[in-house]
Amino acid sequence: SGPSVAVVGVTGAVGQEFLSVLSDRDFPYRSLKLLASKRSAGKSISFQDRTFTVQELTADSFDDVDIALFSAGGSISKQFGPIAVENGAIVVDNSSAFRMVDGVPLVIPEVNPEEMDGIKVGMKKGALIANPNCSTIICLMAATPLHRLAKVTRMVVSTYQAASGAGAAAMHELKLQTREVLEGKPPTCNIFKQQYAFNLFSHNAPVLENGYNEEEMKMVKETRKIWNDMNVKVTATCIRVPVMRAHAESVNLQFEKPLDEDTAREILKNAPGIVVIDDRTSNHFPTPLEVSNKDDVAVGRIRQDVSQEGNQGLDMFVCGDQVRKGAALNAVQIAELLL
Ligand code: 11C
Repeated sequence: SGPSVAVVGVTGAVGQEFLSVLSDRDFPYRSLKLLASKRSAGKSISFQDRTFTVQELTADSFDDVDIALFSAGGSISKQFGPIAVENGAIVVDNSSAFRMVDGVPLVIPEVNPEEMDGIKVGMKKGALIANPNCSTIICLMAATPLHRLAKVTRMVVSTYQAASGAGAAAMHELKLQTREVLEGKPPTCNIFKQQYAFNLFSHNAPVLENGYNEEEMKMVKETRKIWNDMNVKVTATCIRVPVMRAHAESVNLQFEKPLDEDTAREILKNAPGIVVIDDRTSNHFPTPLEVSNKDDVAVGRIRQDVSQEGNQGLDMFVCGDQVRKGAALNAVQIAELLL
């Protein structure tokens, strides 16, 4: 029993994680279709004691699909997302293709589940729900509980983003380059066009006319949409660091109302999907390695911003698994809300 589920882009880093999360959470399904490009069609994937054959994604793939989890890049989503919806599927799309489209809910289940009200499996028509960008999800998981109490008026974010955000090939390249550099060989630069191991650089997304890159502007625009607040001021600097699969973010918040750090820490300790790691004595704070393969987003370095008057500013450091809460887990949580 349960819905019939399709995973689009199953051979990618997020596609593979969809399967792990579906299994870890015992997601109920009556059938499961694994879809990918022609190149991967025919491959066998073992999942939950069964062997599945990857099928080529075509316009006919969505007959009898209730929920389609998409993570195969924006152009595949643009091409096949609407076809899936026309066939009656509810698409949960991990790409940026539809996030800013009016009427498409952009959802973090712990933050704005109400955006999906009325969208349910069995409603006899298709729908599209967008999964936010990983950096936005991880940031807002930590910022929203505080925003609810003291209202964020301005947020300044600096990210330290992992290889996984650029896909399985980038993760492979980081390992390969690390080996090559240690062996004194020139590093292979296929994905990023510059040395990644033992280095860091501005995020690889295209730089726009205003000098921000697309990743940074996603944080600005998606935050406004998710918080339904067109006035919140957000600025971001996004950096790629040689870490495998979890993003870190330094987040500075300015509030409308005063909020002291002890209250903030208590709120975060009780917030769903958050773990507070904030031990000043032993200098133990969140790290990407500690949150890798974990569901919870970790928050620490919670402190009053000394540059702001009247307890109206806080700084914090946030880490979250990019592949999991930043992508697959968030999408599967959205799918759970559809049941
Ligand atoms: C990264 N967030 O870490 C990115 C890539 O809009 O889903 C994913 C881009 C997106 O590089």
